[in-house]
Amino acid sequence: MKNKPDSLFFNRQFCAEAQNGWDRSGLSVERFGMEVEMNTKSDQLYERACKRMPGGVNSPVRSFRSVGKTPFFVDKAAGAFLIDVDHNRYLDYVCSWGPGILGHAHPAIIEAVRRACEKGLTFGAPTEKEVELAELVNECVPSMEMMRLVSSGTEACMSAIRAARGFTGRDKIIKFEGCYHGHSDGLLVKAGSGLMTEAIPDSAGVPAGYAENTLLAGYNDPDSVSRLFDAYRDQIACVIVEPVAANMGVVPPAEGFLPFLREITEKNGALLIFDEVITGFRLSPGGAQEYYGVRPDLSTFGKIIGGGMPLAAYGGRKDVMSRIAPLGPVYQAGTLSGNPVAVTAGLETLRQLIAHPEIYEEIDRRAGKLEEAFRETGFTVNRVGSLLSCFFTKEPVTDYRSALRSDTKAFAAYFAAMLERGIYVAPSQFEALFVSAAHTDEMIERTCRAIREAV
Ligand code: KE4
Repeated sequence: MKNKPDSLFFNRQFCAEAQNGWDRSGLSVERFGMEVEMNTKSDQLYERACKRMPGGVNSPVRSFRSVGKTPFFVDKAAGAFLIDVDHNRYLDYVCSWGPGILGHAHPAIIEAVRRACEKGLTFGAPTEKEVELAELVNECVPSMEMMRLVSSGTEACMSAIRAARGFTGRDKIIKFEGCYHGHSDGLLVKAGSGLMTEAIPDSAGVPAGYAENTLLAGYNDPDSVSRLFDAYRDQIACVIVEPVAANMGVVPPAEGFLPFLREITEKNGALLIFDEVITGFRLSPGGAQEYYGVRPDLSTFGKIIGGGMPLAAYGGRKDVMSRIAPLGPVYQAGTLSGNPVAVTAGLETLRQLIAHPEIYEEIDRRAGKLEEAFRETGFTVNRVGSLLSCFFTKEPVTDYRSALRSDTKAFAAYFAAMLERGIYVAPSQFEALFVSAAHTDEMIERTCRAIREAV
């Protein structure tokens, strides 16, 4: 886009420095024109971190264990780049696991958050911005008639399920193998993301009682869902699904799968919950439910809705959400729910996306170029919009079982080879690659070359 409004360009000076360093590196093993340094400061920090935090990290997928490396520690980020504490620059396709659709440290968001901080960090009382965000989410996602802002996707999914159980008076839920909805007890059953990465089929510490109420179906396997409804018809409160699975790697819904879920839940008095924590505002401002034209009863959002700050949301049908305290008997609360600084980051992010719809066409087109580069390697690629995954298998990947056929050792070698070229993709075969508005055509071209070399 010619003459894009300046606000879309990122922290120019930093990006220029990072870009320049990245360009100088070429695609040799050398890192950004500097002699390849041992990650000395990162290694020292990692050693200290491991003494105080499990695996030295605050979330398992960050540990790089599954790819046999130790993590770099980030110093700062802007646009499409991360810079670690040893001054290594990385072109970032993790985008903080999804929130970074505009790129890091977008000046308009940083400025809005700075101004919000000066007014106080938290009040534990309602603010105008929360009303504005709830109204804007409803404008983008009409099924979100009423909602609650919370602090993480886990909290959003856990609360949505409680709302469904409270509304239907039923206990059982259906989730899909390989889908991940956060780490609340009842959802850590054959979940994706870090559990697949670390090969933890079911988390320890979850009482059998919880798992009993979580029924497992196969993603893209309607018969497995029908069998569960035949067996537990009026005990099933809801079906929760990632409308595009992205925690076993990206697995799109098969033609008719989402409409089937809409129909079978309606027929059996169960609620349909779309977990749009990744797809929300990623595929379009209307999320996957707009993209596929299926209206769920409840939805959850996270990541982009918070613009990188701890903010998520759950909501949907007014008659369901009217059962939430203080209106009804389903309790859900949070000290920092709707935090004014986080809401500011989210509001500004959504406003940027709505003001610049061309972003979606651009990131989809650029992701398509990465898909082509992966496809030329002969391995399987799944892509929906700006979300994609390359699987180290030649077979189609349409569900949990076929995703598990991927060669995770080959993935680890690919991950290391990309990192050596200054390109940071998710350190797990079972995560997605995210393209942001900060990834330019030139960066995409260089990444395509790196993919061909690395794979
Ligand atoms: P959080 O509690 O991590 O904010 O959200 C949980 C969640 C819920 N639903 C979906 C579809 C999700 O993808 C997630 C979290 N995603 C993972 C990575 N795929 C977060 C990264 C991590 O666990 O560190």
